[in-house]
Amino acid sequence: MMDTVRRLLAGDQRALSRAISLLERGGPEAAPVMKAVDSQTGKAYTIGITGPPGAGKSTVLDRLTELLRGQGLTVGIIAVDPTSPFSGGALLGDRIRMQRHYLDAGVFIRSVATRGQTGGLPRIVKSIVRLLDAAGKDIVLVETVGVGQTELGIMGVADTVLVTLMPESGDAIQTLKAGVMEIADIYLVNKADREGANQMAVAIQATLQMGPLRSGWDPPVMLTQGNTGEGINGLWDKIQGHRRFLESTSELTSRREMRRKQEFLETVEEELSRRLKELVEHDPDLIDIVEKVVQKDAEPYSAAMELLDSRKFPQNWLASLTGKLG
Ligand SMILES: Nc1nc2c(ncn2[C@@H]2O[C@H](COP(=O)(O)OP(=O)(O)OP(=O)(O)O)[C@@H](O)[C@H]2O)c(=O)[nH]1
Ligand SMILES: [Mg+2]
Repeated sequence: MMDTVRRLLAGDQRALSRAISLLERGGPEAAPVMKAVDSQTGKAYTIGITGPPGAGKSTVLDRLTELLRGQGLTVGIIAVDPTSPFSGGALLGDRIRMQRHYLDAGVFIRSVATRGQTGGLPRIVKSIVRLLDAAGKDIVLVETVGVGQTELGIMGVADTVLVTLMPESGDAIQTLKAGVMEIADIYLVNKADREGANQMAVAIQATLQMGPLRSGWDPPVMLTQGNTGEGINGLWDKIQGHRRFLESTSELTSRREMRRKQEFLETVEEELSRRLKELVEHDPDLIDIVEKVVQKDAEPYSAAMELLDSRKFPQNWLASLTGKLG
């Protein structure tokens, strides 16, 4: 275990993969690793990119990675794949079009499945970002496809959030009004070679002006072309500008503090729910209550409240949930 930690801190990609797999398995096993690397985190800068399917997020990240590598910076990439709760498997294994970076030891790429979780970015992404940070990656890039809550969740991992749209995302302005606006630090209108790109950029700008004033940072709207790399240098300049802004205020610190708090609370929630599911499957008394609910001998809402509120919530269940027994 400590060998994994030592090699991870030295930047070894295999050790990094192993640590991520431990995290994915859940439970207490990953804890000593996370604890041992924590003091070595805080140096990486995290950039999130979100937006509708096919907008060019991966293509843009690929170009950005090329630019960063050219400057000698190391890069970690996390692609969050929505998976069908029914098939369970990765629906879109091909989301990341970055094959040319796979052979580069300065780039680490990992995809994470959402496993049909409703809303939110999987908590594990926050933990993986910290591992990449500890492993010495200078820049961590996180790609999420913009579907509802996942989009908002990106705020919970990224220092700078890029929202990518393309001329074809006709209803994009609607989407902006529906709440994406608060999350974007920089807008990209990608596929600038397509008709309507300029109009879209103007429309976004106009929508932003009607929205609430943001203190100190006006999200710029950038035109990019992922397939040719046009606009990527300008994008990197803006990202650095945003970073300087965050660093000049207390905002970078407060975003990161909030993220640690969230990671802690989400882990507690996730782990409790995992243990509860285990209990429901194995504890005869709980199986009995569930059966009563199913058979309409008990009503689901009140049965849940009664279970939790009454002294009948047995000590041994509490002990199982907190890991003191079984
Ligand atoms: N014409 C044009 N095509 C582009 C541009 N950028 C990306 N593409 C193409 O658009 C398609 C989708 O690009 P991706 O980078 O996979 O898009 P994505 O947003 O990552 O897609 P998902 O991960 O599936 O949501 C690919 O065929 C790209 O080659 C661009 O600037 N102009
Ligand atoms: Mg993609």
